[in-house]
Amino acid sequence: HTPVSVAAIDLGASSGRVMLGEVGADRLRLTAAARFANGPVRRDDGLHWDVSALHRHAIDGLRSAAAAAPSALASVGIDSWAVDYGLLRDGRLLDEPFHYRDEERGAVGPGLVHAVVPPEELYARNGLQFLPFNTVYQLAADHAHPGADRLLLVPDLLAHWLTGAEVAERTNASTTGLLDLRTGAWDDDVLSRLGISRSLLADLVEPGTTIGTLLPEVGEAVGAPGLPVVAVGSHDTASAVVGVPMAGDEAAYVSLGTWGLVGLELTEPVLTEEARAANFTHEGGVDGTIRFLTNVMGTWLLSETLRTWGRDDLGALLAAAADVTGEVPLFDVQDPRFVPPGDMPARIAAWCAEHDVAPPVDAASLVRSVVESLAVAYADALATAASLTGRTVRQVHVVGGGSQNALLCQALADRTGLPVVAGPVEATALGNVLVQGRAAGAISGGLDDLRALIARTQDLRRHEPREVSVP
Ligand code: LFR
Repeated sequence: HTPVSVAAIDLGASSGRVMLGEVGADRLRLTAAARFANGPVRRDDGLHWDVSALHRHAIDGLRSAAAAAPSALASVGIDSWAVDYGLLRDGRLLDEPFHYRDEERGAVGPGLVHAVVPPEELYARNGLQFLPFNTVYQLAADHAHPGADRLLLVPDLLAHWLTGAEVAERTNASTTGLLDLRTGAWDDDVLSRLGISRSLLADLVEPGTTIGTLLPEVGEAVGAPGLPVVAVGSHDTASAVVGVPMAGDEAAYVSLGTWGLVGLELTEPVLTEEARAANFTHEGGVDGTIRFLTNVMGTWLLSETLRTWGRDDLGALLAAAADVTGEVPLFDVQDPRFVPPGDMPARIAAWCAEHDVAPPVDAASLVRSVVESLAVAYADALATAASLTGRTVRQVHVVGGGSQNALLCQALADRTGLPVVAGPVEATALGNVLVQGRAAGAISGGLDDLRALIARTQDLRRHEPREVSVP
């Protein structure tokens, strides 16, 4: 077990990074090789991602990581947000992928699919919560590209550009709606009923397997010829959950980035009508685990609010929000009006007006209102997860960028009455690095062992619930 250096390309919906990771039996260190912004790009035909820019940032970051590594990189792993994909023909991308927050596609796709496969049946087959942008719905809305012969989810598309290989990494494939939860294979029956050619989808690979090695020109460009690209939990949430330093089945997590992904890790599905009605999903995790969670609004509400205000001082706003003593409105963060990009303060004010609630009076109270409303939604989702599974939750882990929001973590502790362990901030990159480290033989064991290494090496902060009365 000699420590190794690996690179993690981690693309979030709001920001991306390339991390240099060092991993060994008692060693787990991350250094940022590159950080860059990401977000929706509006075009005439809707919201897109600028994947070409992400590709360039990934290459630049990889070059920096390779140069900074204390020993030659053992591998690189890629993860990103889920569901979105590029369509290719003869190995070439036809168009920049659509963004899952595109409203029009989201309004069209579900009806087309449900007319053929009813939602109850879909849930029984794929176990996914209903999100109008699940790949299966987006594909139905995609009449534009009849010429496509291959679909690659975003991390698989990056891996294709780096290696030439075309694969479908399993954890992310589980978010398409086209994977059969019962067999673990692409659902041929649903595919044929929806008129989707099976050959559009690539062969599934498991986290930990080698996808390929860098194409000669890429290897030369980054100064790491022949570098293996290893599949990790390529769905960012799969990697984030690897990075949750939890132990035992009384721990729950909130993976808090653009979204707040709230739930539990299971080994057996809970495919009940109650789970479907509560919109709890069964996404595929690393090592065959199940991410039983629901998508709740995340830091998107805050980042879009700051964007609207033309501000970038979240820290100062949160400090001011912490000092707010008066009542702030609690609004429904799950209202669909908050999904598309736009003026969140105006939408919150409109929600309050429609519900006869006094709106926030200033910036600080608006931010406090968002924080408290998010905490309420997470506390509710945690209670639902516990009741759907019959589990008792005694500790909540908050990981991801949002774990730095101490006001929110404390509000969650207060509203759940449970201790909240905040961190690591870079849980996703750590989960990515750990799966590579294990594949390289630098560490061994199951998820428990990987998580114990995180708990031993990373900064975590504990928020005890306070005896306060909350509305
Ligand atoms: C989080 C995430 C969620 C997924 C959403 C859309 O970044 O991957 O898990 O539901 O983005 O892809």
